[in-house]
Amino acid sequence: MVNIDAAGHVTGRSLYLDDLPLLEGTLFAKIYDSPVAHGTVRRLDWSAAARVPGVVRIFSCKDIPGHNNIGGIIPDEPLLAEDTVIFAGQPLLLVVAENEDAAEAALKLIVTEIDPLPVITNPREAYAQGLLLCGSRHFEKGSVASAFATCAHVFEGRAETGGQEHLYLETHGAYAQPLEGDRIRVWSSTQGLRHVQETVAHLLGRGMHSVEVDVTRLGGGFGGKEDQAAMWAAMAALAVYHLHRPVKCVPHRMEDMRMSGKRNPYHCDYRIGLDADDRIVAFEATYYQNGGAAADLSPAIQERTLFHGTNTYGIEHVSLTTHSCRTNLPPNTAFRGFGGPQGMFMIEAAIDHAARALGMPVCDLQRRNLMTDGYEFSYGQVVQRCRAERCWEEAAETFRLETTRERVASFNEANTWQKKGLALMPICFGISFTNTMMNQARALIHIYWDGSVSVSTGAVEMGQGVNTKMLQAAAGALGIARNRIRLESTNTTRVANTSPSAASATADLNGRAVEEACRQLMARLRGVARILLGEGDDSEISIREERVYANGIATDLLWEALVRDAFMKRVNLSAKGHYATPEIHFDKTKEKGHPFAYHVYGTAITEVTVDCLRGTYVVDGVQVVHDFGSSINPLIDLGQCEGGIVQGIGWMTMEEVVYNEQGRLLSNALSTYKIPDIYSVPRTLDVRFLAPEPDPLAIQGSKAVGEPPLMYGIGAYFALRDAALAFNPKAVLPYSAPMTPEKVLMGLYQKQ
Ligand code: LUZ
Ligand code: MOS
Repeated sequence: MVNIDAAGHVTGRSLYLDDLPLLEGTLFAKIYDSPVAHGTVRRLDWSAAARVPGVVRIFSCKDIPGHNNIGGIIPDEPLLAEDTVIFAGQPLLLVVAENEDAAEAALKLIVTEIDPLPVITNPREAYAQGLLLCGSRHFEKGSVASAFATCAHVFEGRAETGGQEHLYLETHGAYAQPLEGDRIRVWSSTQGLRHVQETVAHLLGRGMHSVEVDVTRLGGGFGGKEDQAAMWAAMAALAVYHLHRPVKCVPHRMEDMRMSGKRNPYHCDYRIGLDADDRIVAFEATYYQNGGAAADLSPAIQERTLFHGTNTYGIEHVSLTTHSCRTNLPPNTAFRGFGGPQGMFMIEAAIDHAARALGMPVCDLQRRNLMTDGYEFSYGQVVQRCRAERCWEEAAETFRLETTRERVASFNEANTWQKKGLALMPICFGISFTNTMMNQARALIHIYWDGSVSVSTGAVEMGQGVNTKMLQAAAGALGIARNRIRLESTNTTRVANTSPSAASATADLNGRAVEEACRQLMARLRGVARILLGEGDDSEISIREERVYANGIATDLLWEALVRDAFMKRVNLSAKGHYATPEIHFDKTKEKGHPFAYHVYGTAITEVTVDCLRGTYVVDGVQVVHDFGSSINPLIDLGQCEGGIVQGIGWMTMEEVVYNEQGRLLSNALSTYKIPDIYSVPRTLDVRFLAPEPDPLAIQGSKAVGEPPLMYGIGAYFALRDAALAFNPKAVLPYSAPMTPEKVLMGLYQKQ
């Protein structure tokens, strides 16, 4: 089935927040943010700014009637700074004007004097000073201390990954409207309606029932709008509270990049131990997460780093520790993979290190250590229906890995200034929010008495095609044509207490809630059909293709007539479905449990060519066997997979978030921050579906697909390293991502 948004997107008719027609009297809000990363605010003078024609009012933290906080997990982040600023880009004032030009002119006239305090941007330095955002976490299995003592080989080192700018095509934004009484409606570009609703309500000192949040769709989120959308909504709502007029708060790209957090950079110390048969016996890692200046989602992100610290490998002795470090950067946040990719990069670095030190092909060491059914993760979950070896073997066979290895070797023998590199990247990603409570969803379905159907869920459409999947789920469960069904906007008055659309789990959770609502409706409609047909048993009555079947035989009763008769008989044609993932649990006091409904597997083979004079490179190809389960929509899932791979390659190769020592973002625009474009995507991208094996806890057996493919991009880093070492085996290439052309070039020619 084609994505239901496809026609709207290509004709420009799809509505985003900024396309909403302006309400009469709308005002525009602009944020004045801190120019320095850490300091005490001595003077903040907006008297000249307030006199700019068109400026209506300028708000400071003193104008907040309720709780000055936008933090989710920990309430540690003010909406508007009070006497200290903790990162450059932190909001200090909100300027509200009749138009954007007036607001922007006013920003330039605001005067601040801030006494500087020491700025920390490096997580190791923060850790050394005891600056943590929350408690550290520790996962342990077996006994690494005694295991290392028996290992034939032990290697230790350091690795680090950089940040990543979300660069959703649509920036953040919110548009708030005063309603009757003390109610406010907010249109928000958010993945997480509940957090927006709660933040706005508590900021204004009201209950959540005073705030309605509505989301039509997003132009991308990637995690950046999971929690951080609340800030923009709270700004708009604060102005509405005081001015009783509609207020729109949408940043320009550079403001968005400067004020919002990104993927958490990580530093890591690792130790890996092997026995004489090249089995990884022990793995130990300490992760220093760069959390930025406030907790945001970092406490949950560090948890997922631990869950994925051993990637797809079966290791008996494991000890993993995370520290969430407080630095003076904008609070870092969720980004596709949510700490998982960072953890997976670290163990891949350790394996690369060990294999090269032992003079063996890296992929042989990886293959030798893939986990199998019955393996117990460090967090206690036992692996079931493992597809790690199958994906690897199928990739090796389908794409003729041996031939590729030989071809790459002979290319490298024949060429001096160009070298090829090859890397395999197996993945294993846990599906479910790691916070068990969040694994629930609801859906509201109305059958109108003309037979048309309206579906509301907690799912946010952000380009990932979730609405198409919801429609497929409803059409399948009701047995009616898809064009009878309409997906509504996501709205807190129809579906309450939503978990964010995140963790790759949105279709699983909301789809199951849709199915549950449909089940209730079908039971009622079958009861009506039984009476109309005079048949014995409800359960023998079904609807397929809009026709009612009794005992498998088509009757002349059609959907529309059945619905109308049901209504005449005063049967309830609306239903609310609720779903909570069964079987999952996790005990944080023991750091053990069964947190994931299932895991997603796959293997990627990445080939690159490096120009060893210039340091430039191309990704020749990425070939993947991916475990989609039994895909409900192969076109959408393939798109997710391809997009994820390219985004992962960007993170690992060219995307470099740079702050200077004063904590100012230097990569603050598209001229200084490069993401993959059409010229830098892999020349070939070949994704094959592992033979369908439905998973019982996935929506119709179709496995979650949003995040896992991003981690194939890690293969590009190691392939580039492989190529560079083929040119100069002594090249100095620390395990430090991204592998930019600069780093390749400097590494190739550095003297040991
Ligand atoms: N968000 C979240 C996530 O709040 N919890 C998670 O476990 C998660 N995992 C992936 C992406 N976003
Ligand atoms: Mo996410 S990183 O699934 O918002």
